[in-house]
Amino acid sequence: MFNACYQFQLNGTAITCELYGNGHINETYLVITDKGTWYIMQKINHIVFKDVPKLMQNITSVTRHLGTKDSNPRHVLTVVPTLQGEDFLHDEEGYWRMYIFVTDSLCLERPESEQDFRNSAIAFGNFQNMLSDFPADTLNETIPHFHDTPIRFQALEKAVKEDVKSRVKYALDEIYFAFERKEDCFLMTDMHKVGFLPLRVTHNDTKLNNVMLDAKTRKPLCVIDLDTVMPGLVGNDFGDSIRFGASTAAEDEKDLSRVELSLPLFKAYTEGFLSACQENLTHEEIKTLPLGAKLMTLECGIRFLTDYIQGDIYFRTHYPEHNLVRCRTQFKLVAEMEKHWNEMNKIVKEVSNL
Ligand code: ADP
Ligand code: GN1
Ligand code: MG
Repeated sequence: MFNACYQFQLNGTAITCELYGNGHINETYLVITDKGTWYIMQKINHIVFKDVPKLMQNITSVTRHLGTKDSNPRHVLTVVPTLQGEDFLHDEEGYWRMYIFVTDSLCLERPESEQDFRNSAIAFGNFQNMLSDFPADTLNETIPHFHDTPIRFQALEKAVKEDVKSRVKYALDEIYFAFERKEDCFLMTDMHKVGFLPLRVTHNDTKLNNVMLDAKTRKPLCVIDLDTVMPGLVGNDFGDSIRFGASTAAEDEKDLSRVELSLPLFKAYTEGFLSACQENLTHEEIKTLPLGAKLMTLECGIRFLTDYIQGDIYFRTHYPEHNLVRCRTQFKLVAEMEKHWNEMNKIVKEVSNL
């Protein structure tokens, strides 16, 4: 991959290029040059993102739009061009892109305090606001039906029926858990279909580790991982953050007794998010935020389960049951949300003053 580094317009010559970060999709490298400048280089997952030129077109147009509102490269992800002036490189190994490294920043796998999580919510809420005047119809759909929960459910049904890796027998409880909630999968998409929930330009992958905080002040700096910026429902962005960051344990914790929904973290995120973007949201969108949290968690569990049954073809895994373990934490969280349903709704009602 060193060869790829040399094809970009860097400040100096790359002297290190090492695997970096915890993303499940792309291969990420930290590149440092002899002049001490840091970059992030990524080998784009071409199986997941089938049309790389269109994907990069989205990223450059979104970052250009964000750049007109805030030109600080620590606040907006900045693409580094190739020597030929292109946004990405295509060589015999695959597709590569380079970003300026967001310096003096933190990227957290877990919030270390309620304030960290509130700050990440402000980052995603502001992101939502800054893209509210972006022409949504110019965006390419980088992964069709990405958060179409009924379609994700159908994919699970198909995987179970085909059982290509004979793994269904190891996941019966999880399959049962998902099948019992089939009707839930339709709730948000149906509300959208009847015009109750609008489409907006959303991030669609709002994990805590997709936002950078300032290392000193811990204030929000920059939203990253823009591969899935597409039209979507705001409840999904809120929900995906809750599923990942308001859990008391990691996404792949094996001891389920450690996986709970933290209501203080849920409240902190709600406060941060609504303080940044409530004025642009409809009452219905705000009221359905808890549902967004439950459905994004259910959907993510369904996706991990489907991938486990199909033999781990989508998410990067580190051992054979990794996706099943991830699915279990998600379903435990869904059960937690069902248990705390009234409290979650009360928090959203109180914070939003509706
Ligand atoms: P994936 O799609 O695989 O999740 P990401 O774009 O989220 O890939 O990158 C993986 C990790 O690399 C992030 O979680 C973060 O730690 C780090 N990273 C990505 N872009 C930057 C950047 N511009 N500056 C600093 N760190 C970054
Ligand atoms: C993937 O790329 P990353 O690691 O930020 C996935 C998300 C899942 C998440 C689960 C493009 O996110 O949809 O919610 O893993 N991204 C894609 O951790 O599928
Ligand atoms: Mg990521």
